[in-house]
Amino acid sequence: MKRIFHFLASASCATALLFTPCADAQTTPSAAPSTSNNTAPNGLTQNPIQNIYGRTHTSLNGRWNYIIDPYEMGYYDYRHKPWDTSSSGKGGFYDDRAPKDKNDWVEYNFDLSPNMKIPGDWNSQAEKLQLYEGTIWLRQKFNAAPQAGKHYFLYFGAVNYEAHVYLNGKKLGSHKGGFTPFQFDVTGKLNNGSNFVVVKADNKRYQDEIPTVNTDWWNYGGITRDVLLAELPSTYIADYKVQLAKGDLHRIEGYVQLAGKQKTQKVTLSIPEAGISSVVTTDANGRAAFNIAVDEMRYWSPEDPKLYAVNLAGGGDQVSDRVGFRTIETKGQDILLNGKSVFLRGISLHDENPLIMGRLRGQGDMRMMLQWAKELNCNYVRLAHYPHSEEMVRLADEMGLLVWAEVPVYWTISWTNPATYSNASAQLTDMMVRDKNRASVIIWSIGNETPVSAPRNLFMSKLADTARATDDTRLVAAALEVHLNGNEVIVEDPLADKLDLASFNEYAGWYWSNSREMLNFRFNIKYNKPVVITEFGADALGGFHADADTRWSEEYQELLYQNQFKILSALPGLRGITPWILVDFRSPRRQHPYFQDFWNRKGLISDNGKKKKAFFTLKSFYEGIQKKYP
Ligand code: GCB
Repeated sequence: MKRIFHFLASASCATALLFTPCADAQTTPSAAPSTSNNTAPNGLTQNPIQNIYGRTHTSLNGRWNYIIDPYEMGYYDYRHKPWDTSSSGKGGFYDDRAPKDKNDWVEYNFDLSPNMKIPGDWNSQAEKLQLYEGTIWLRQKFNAAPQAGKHYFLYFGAVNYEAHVYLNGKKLGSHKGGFTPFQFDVTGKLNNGSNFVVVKADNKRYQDEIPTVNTDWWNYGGITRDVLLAELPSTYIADYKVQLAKGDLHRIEGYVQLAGKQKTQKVTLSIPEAGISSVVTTDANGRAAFNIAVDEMRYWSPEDPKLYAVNLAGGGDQVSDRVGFRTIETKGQDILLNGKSVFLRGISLHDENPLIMGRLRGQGDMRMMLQWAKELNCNYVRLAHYPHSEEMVRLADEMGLLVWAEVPVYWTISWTNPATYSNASAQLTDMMVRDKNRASVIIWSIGNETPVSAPRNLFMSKLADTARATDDTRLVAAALEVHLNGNEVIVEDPLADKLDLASFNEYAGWYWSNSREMLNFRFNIKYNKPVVITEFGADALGGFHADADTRWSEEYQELLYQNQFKILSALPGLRGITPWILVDFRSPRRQHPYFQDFWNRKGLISDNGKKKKAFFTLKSFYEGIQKKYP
């Protein structure tokens, strides 16, 4: 079954539904960071457009035909040379050939192949793909009516892990990294009428990649987020940042970046509800900075997640966004949100639906997860261990949940490989570029449980410097490891000097000690920084009841949480926790046939959506905290 998409440049969707992809088109503003959208060697434009959902776009989501290609015969010839580097550039599956006549030799056929829903991981869409790691080709057909003078971008919200993209049989380029958006400039490359796009998606794991071979989550492959064709005017707003200046409740700082034909233009930034209207003139590179004094505003907070309509207009383009304004800083061991000390009542979560296998599918799934966090009485979520979707972060803005955002620099990365570093750094900055206007995001995390060594320290320090140089208005952190010395739990890591938080994972009572003896442990934290515990937890099979000494029982998990709170009460600098984890999640590492069966059972909610006992332990702990930090 195939579906044809029509490019309806005149139709528009309500701008208020900024993160609901419209069936057809939507009009709004502009895009990307420091420079214009030049094309890089891999064919990508430098930065994806800021606020893609706020632009005129056509969705290419829907059912895509696919071919499973474990030997990659659609990519390599029999001498293992890529077809797309041959002199004609032809020969691969991206040609989407049909036999010309009965005599013609063609060994594939998209039209006769099955289809799957895009966006959507492939593992959850066919039984034989559940554990598949390799290449799959996906094809979509669509109609377009490109207009002279306009810019067109083919935008992918995320493809896991490596994508090669072809439009009408010609290669556009490639991208690595499974959780960040990328786009190709297809101006002048679209047919008036029918077009086809072919994506080679490959989720094989390699030691030198980010993440590396070893993780504790399901390696969902494919086009997991939206595919959109954006239409922009000849001069367009490529990027913008509109946020309060670091630690200043009375100044909005930011910039606008134009791209396209006439880069020097007047651009108006208006926030009508705050009585703000400011005009700047962009320089020859299309850039202008904002620095606007503001009176009292309704500052964004979990209790009052106020979002203002922010409009930018100039050079024939315009874009609207919904932006919250808040400051975030640390002072000694305090975390200050809008100048006031907060405790981060958090929970960790993966981008996965426990009820129906697969990554979260749209706003309904995302609301389910964040609503569970709200029920726990959370004001904060750790979106582990990789960038979650833009919709998720926008929803956190709307629902009033602070966010720890992270890149998959996880465990044992190839610390000395410069290409690995560039990849990690690109994933970090791509996430920051995408989410820099989201008030909910207060922490950029550069990684999780990376073991101390000289090459690792260098790699991670550089990442921390990059994060800080890219955005000085948020905190920079990492989930560090602890070390045990007798009953002492020591937090000491050379990387900590570069970070704003003393943040670490500790598995007292599970990976070391047990749910009772854990009470003998004491923390020795070497830093005068806010202490944020990024993980603790225990596996419990939902519905399995026993005494509190029996591993895998709900009672064991419950006691571990109770005792955890006892140990934590001796930590004066404690300013936040994100226990591991909101719901059970799938992981190929989890082998126990009865208790696990490919599930990590540390969820407070089981795979059938039922709350375990520890859910209520954490909820009531948070009720107490809320009284201390109203
Ligand atoms: C960790 C990891 C997390 C795992 C968890 C566990 O330390 O950061 O990704 O899933 O422990 O359950 O072991």
